[in-house]
Order: sequence, then C-alpha cells, then structure tokens
Amino acid sequence: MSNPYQQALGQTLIDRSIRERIVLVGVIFDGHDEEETDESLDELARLIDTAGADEAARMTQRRAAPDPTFFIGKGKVQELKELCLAVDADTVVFDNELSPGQQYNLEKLLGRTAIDRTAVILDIFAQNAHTLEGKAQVELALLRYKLPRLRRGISEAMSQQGAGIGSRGPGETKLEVDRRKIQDKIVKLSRDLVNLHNNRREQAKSRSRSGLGAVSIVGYTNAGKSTLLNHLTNAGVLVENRLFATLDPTTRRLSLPGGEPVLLSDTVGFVKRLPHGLVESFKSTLEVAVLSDLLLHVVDSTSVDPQGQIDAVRLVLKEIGAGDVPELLVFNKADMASEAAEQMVQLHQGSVAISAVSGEGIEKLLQTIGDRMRSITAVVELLVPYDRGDIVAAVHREGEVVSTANEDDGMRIRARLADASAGRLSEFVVSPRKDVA
Ligand SMILES: Nc1nc2c(ncn2[C@@H]2O[C@H](COP(=O)(O)OP(=O)(O)OP(=O)(O)O)[C@@H](O)[C@H]2O)c(=O)[nH]1
Ligand SMILES: [Mg+2]
Repeated sequence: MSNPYQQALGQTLIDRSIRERIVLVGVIFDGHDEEETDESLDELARLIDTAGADEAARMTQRRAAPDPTFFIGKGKVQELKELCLAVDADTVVFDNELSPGQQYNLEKLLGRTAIDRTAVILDIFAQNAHTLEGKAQVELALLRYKLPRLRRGISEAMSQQGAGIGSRGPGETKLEVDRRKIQDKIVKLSRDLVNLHNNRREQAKSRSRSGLGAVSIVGYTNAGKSTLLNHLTNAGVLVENRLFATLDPTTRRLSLPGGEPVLLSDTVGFVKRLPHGLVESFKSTLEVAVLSDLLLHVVDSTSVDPQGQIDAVRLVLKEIGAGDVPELLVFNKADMASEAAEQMVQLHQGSVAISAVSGEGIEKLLQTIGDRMRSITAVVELLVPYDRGDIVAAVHREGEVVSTANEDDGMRIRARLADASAGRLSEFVVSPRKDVA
C-alpha cells in the first residue's frame, strides 16, 4: 500500500523494495550517561525495524551541546562517512531532531541520506494509518515536516545516489511548484481535519448524552493497550508486537461488575520524543482521552525503563490537554515480569498489576475501575423546571447538592455529580464540567 506521502508527492520516505542498512547516531549530552543514550538507540533500532530497515552500526559522541552546523562535530561526521562505507549503509539516522540546515549539511558532507527519529516515526505512522482521519493526520504531519526541508540541488544529487529513506527530494525546477503544492495541500488537509474533528465532537456530545462513563486506554506503544481492550470487550482490534500498531481509536461498551456500563476506548501509543507536529495532528484522535472520565494508563512491566515510559506518556497527555484527567496505572505483562509489576504497584499507590494475555489481575482491575468511576464527581449546574420534581429528587439521590436558587424558569441547582449521572441529566445541565459543545 502506498503511504499518504507518496499519494501527495509521488515520493517515499522509506524505500521498502529493499531493506535499507542504516547507521544510528546518538549524542551523550552533559548530565546524561551512556546507558541512557544506549537505551534510546535500542528503541530507535526497534523503530527502524518497524519501519522496514536494519541497523548496520551505531555511533555515539559526547558533547556539551549540539554543533549548529552538523549536530555532531565535523571530524565525527568524517568518521561517520567512513563507517557508512565500511558497513555499506546508505542512510544515517540521528536519535535527536535535526534542523533542516543540519540535515542539509550532513547529507552534503556524507553524500548519503541523513534523517532523524522524527522522520522514522512519521514513516511508521504513514504505514499504519488506515482511516480517512488517520491518513489525513499523518499526511499533514509529513508535509509539515517536509516543507522546510525542500532544498535546491541536494535532492538531485541524492536521487542519483539511489534508494534510501527520504533520499528523493524534488528536482531543482520542480522546487517552487512542489512548495506551492505542499502549502495548498496543508491548507486543504487542515480544513478537512477541522470537519472530521467537528464530527468527532458531535459523537462525543451524543455519547455524553447517553450518560455512560468514558474510559480510555492510554500508554506507551506496545504496552498492550489493544490486547487489554480485546480481552475486556472482544473488540477484535489488531494486536502486533510492533510499534504503533494502533492509530485509530476503537470504542466498545464494557460492563463493570455491579456497576454502570462504561465506554472503553483504545488509543494511539506514545513514545519518547514523539514529534510535536504529529501530536498536534493527532489531537483530534486523542481527544477521546481528553474527554474521558478516567484513563487506564497501561505500562509494559517488562520494559527496561517503565518509569521513563510513564513520564513520556504523561508528558504527551499534558500536551494534548488530558493532564488533569484521573489516571489509573495498570502494570501489564505481569505473566512475564511478575516481580517487576509488583514492585511498580508498590511504588504507585492505587495501581494494579495485570496480564492482558493470561487474564490475571483483570477482576481486580475491573473492580478498581468501578470504584474509581463511582468516586469521580464534579460540580455541575442544573436548571430544573418547577414541574420536574422527579429530577430534583434524582439530583438529591445521586449527588450532593451544593446550593439551590429559585429562578423564574425553574430551580437552579449546583450539585456534585458523577459524570454518568450528569450525563443522564444532561438535558437540565447548564454548565457541565467539560466543554464538549
Ligand atoms: N506476555 C504478554 N504479552 C502481552 C501482554 N499484553 C500484550 N502483550 C503483547 O505485547 C505486544 C503488543 O500488544 P498490543 O496490544 O498490540 O500493544 P499496544 O499497546 O496496543 O501497541 P500499539 O498499538 O502499537 O501502541 C503483542 O505482541 C501482545 O501479544 C501480556 O499481558 N503479556
Ligand atoms: Mg494497539
């Protein structure tokens, strides 16, 4: 399947006709240790593998700050060139974001394609986007990434060299035309996404009217989010041992033991240093998390750095405006790492350990979700007509009334209500906790 970027420009970021050989480059900045950089490069290697290429070698350099021209030192670039020759690699990937200028300078000196982590992640997203909205979001992010990187000359030189991630830029004469094309396309895509976004908001509105609580599964990529959704609801969502298998949210109804049914949604996974443009483009898809009553934050207990993954996920949640949504940490894959999972549960009060595969801990998880949902309340304001004593009674029964005032067209009640109750009474709610309109 051709990716959206190909559809837009007749080009590709990663050539999948061959498995490219790639040299990874990492920088150990002051205050960071070698191990950290190594782990990050291991993750980059997994990203590259997911994108369809192989790691041929890796290189690191200690630096206080990035070199403005090449990111690494000029001498090191020379070394990198020799390494590429020795291992027969056509592409280098930097673990850090390169500026368009640095990328250009590197490609010129190396005579090969130089890209960064962002480009690799964008490429994987391009491969995995399936719905209209997902495709539009990825394409927008790709075009925004590519626009400042269109250059005269270099791309022609690169295209003569042959295949490679991002190697084939537009030719000199086409440059202005391409730039214009991309700009037009960005405008169009942004407009399309606003429409899709509005549709999604409408759905969220009707969902909130349905009175069901909303729970979203969030977490680092490959943590087991889709596996959990499938286990709980038989959703049949694609589960794969690869990064970013899920890009489009799936929502299913889930009945809690002795409690209300809730709507449970799977979401796109996060990764450290997720490109900002991508987060921006996926805001609409991720809104399901923002509008949730509770987030199930799934963590892979077998990971070498679960806390680092938790922090990375929380950072993105904050960025999309879901930083204040109540969170329940779920340490998954306990079947493979029971000790690590238990240790994490000890460290994080109120969290649970589960295995979405074997089912252990699931009962406890469901109970905890039920408890948390019942305790989640917010102050809402209702205006109830005087002939609806039943509603006034329901508010008193289901919530805690903060204040009442008699007005011309009814009784104004401020009450602390669970979201599910507020949803059921939404007809009378005048100021809901969340603006879903
Ligand atoms: N052993 C074990 N493996 C699991 C468990 N949960 C998920 N996995 C495996 O972990 C891999 C990733 O699972 P997914 O459910 O696709 O993960 P995800 O979080 O949805 O990943 P993305 O959508 O790519 O972000 C798959 O190979 C699953 O079979 C678990 O509890 N135990
Ligand atoms: Mg998934």
